[in-house]
Amino acid sequence: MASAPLDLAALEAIVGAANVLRDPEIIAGYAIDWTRRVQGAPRAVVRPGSTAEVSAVLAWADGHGVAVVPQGGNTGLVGGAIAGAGQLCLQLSRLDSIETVDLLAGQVTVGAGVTLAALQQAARVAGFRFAVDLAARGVATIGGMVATNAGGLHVIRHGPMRAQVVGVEAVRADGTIIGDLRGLLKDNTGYHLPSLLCGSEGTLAVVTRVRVRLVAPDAERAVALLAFVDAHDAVRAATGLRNTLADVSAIELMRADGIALVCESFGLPAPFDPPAPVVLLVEASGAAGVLERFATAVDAQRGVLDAKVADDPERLAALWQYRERHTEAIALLGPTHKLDVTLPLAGLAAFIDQVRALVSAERPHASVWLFGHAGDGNVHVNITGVAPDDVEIDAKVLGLVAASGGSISAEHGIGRTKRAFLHLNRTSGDIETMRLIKHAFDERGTLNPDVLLP
Ligand code: 2HG
Ligand code: ZN
Repeated sequence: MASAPLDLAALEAIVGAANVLRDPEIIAGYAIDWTRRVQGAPRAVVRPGSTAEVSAVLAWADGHGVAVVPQGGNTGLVGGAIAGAGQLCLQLSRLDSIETVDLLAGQVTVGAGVTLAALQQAARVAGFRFAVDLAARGVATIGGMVATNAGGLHVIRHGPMRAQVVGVEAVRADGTIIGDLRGLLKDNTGYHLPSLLCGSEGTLAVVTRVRVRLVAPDAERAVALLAFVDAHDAVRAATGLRNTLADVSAIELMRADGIALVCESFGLPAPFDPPAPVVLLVEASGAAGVLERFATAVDAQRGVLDAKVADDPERLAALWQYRERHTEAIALLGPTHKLDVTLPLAGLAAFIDQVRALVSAERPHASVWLFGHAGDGNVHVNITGVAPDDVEIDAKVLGLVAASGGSISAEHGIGRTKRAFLHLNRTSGDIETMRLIKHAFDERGTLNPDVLLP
């Protein structure tokens, strides 16, 4: 799309002068991806305060040939919310309303800019729980989580965002407002827009409000760190626990090097002495008696070398830190290649060995950090010590993933950093169909034109 000169006065008339940011120093904060691998150069950052303002901004941009990149918390890790040269960054954090929780339906409607933590808190106060959780909860926003179909820690129990969303309001590139927020669980009146918009990465429409289902809170919660000699034993125990214990709500995998890095970076005590090569963090939550049921199920697993268990909120949070602080600890090492992949569970342990061997053969000076959501086959391959633009190493790893029957994006999306690799997972027929859908929603290619589709 041609980059027309921007008449910022027109945008100021829509959102107010204070909500059109153009100072390069201020804009810089919105123009870099969390991984520091993707740097944009937006002409301006526009902060609409209502759906009507989003609609007016989009209609103006679409009519003037200006590309628009929606941005929420900017925690997506694939450069999907970074506006390029001449593009507008449409920052949605002002859409932060949380409506009264509908106690009858067990649902709530929130603005796209509401953070996950704020939604979780509103649900808690009303006696419910929001089923999706992830480490970036304080910053990640609900609109972005819909746009990327975020997964997180409890997918094995509750599914990703797509499974929580019961209604969406969104704005198409030409300004048309679509969707509904009635929250009807049964509604077969044609194409299901919430399903389509979940995971569309801001390419079809800008999500402005979302209605989500809430779940009942669990009476009890317990967490165990389980030590294993290798990933094969760990994955076997992970599936054993998932298949026998209905209370399982998270199964996370870590390796000794990642845990040591987290401990070193944040001054935490080592969880096991001597360190265990592979550690699972397993969370169980449910009706009274969780700890007893959990202990029985763990005892039945082979290969558990040692265990640390917690069931009080403080120690439970302390155990979660070993897993949740991986991203922060790795970021301290410099720009990181983030390859968020899923493998069929039967091939997960072998992949963990193979990908380490592959990276050390191809890039002997690089470090590879492996952690993730072992219960659903999702491993986060983080590579440090390679140039930010070294796409060849990404290609090798993602090639191995595809050859092993896996997905090159488990939960973060394709964004800018993986669009050249989409063909590894999708046929040309699939990609052509996606282009047709994109064209139907966004004829002129205004919305997030540099992500997802090659
Ligand atoms: C997580 O599971 C997030 O903590 C981030 O998906 C993963 O930093 C990463 O690669
Ligand atoms: Zn994750």
